Amino acid sequence: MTIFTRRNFLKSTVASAVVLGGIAVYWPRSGFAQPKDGMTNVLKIPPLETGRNEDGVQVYDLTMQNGTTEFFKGYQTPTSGINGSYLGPTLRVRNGAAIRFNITNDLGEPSTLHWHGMHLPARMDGGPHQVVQAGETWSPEFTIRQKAASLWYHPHLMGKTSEHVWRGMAGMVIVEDAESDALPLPKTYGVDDVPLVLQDRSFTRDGRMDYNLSMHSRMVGLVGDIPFVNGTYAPYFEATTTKLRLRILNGSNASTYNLELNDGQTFTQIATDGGFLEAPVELTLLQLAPAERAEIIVDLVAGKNVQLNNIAVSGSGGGMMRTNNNAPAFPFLEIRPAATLTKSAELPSRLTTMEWLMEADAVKTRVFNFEMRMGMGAMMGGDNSHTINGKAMDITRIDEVVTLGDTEIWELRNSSVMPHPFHMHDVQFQILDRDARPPAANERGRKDVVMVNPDEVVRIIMRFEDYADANAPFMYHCHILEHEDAGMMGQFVVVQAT
Ligand SMILES: [Cu+2]
Repeated sequence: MTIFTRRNFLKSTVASAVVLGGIAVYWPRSGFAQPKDGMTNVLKIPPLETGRNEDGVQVYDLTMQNGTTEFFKGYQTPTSGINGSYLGPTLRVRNGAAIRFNITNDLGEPSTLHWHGMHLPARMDGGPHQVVQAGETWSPEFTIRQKAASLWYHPHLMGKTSEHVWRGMAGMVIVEDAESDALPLPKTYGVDDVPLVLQDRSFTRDGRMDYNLSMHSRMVGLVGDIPFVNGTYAPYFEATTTKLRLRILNGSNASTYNLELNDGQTFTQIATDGGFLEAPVELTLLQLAPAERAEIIVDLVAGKNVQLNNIAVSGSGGGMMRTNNNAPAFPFLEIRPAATLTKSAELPSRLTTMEWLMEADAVKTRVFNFEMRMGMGAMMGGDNSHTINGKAMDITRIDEVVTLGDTEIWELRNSSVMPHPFHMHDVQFQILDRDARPPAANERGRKDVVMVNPDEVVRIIMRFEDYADANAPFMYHCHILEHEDAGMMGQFVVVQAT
């Protein structure tokens, strides 16, 4: 393909050498492509799926399937999606509702669908233990028990999560409740309340998705050179209101995005992973690690285009690992407000009330140390080179046993040279501190992913409620999917108090 202009942004000689080794077969994944002709494609909006009521249960039919997607004119790229060829519908659910997902696997190979950020019984979680075999249908059923939030879903098969997500399987979940109903926020889906699944992918010369786990990508994660929003390349969105609510998901395999609006324009974050912040937070820069979400409000002026960009920042991590966290600047989305706009309601000054967990209530502190083996053997093999507390993931081993009802502190320590976005299933946690400093204002909320930078100690606090099952574990892991697949994952069970 010749529709992109490319530049090599690599600074590190070590990284260059590794990437150059791959050029013979694959394009270098060394920098993001800049759209040559500007933002020319209408932003795709994933269909909204609200389910159907069957005897009081809200039922959603989801089919994992293969297909082709025309990302670039004239190129049919083989992809996978849910109820479509790439990505899946946005599922809208309500707190308190009994729901059932009928998940049919038409992929021709096993996979899973995991409900990221959802509080649910472990057997319904869609993790590595809930494999849906080719041709089969799996129907998890549970009651939504959490506040309004933007969650998501994606495959979570042992050793295959990276590949299945890369091919396109992911979608958003919007949880609504009485609180979100009552807030005067933009809430017309696809009009002033818009999901943005941010991803990057790379392609071979004939337009196929390039899933090539080089030594480099096994170590630092798989980073593409083409940015996408909702599977749209170089997209624009035509806005019709003075306020636009964007539900942003970093759906990449391994890239951290640093988002800003052009001209340093401010925007307002109203929600983090697990729902509303107590009060809106004004920002000019938003960092989103893989799997993190943020809801932001952008103020628009009639006829004045606004661009959502990823910018290069000097983050932590050094040497060859910097490439992962410091992608060069590129535009994700152009917002084009109409000549006349419908006036949106003013933002409320208060959004929700947090129930803050108290350090004094924690009955236990567990320490998790993230490590990467840098030896040549680890780079060649990849497997088991990424560990937590010196152990690579073993699906037959339970690493931690937690008692139902307990409040705990998990101390996350990063002894490696690159950042790891930590994610745990079952609960929404709160960040106590980073290196003994309080978290930023936009991290003071319900979280299920937290970035842990090299040499940093992040303490999080959580309470384990509602669901105990000694025989069904939940996962905790790094959400750089290549790290997860290479062993940076563990299992915990929640048991009844004796
Ligand atoms: Cu990691």
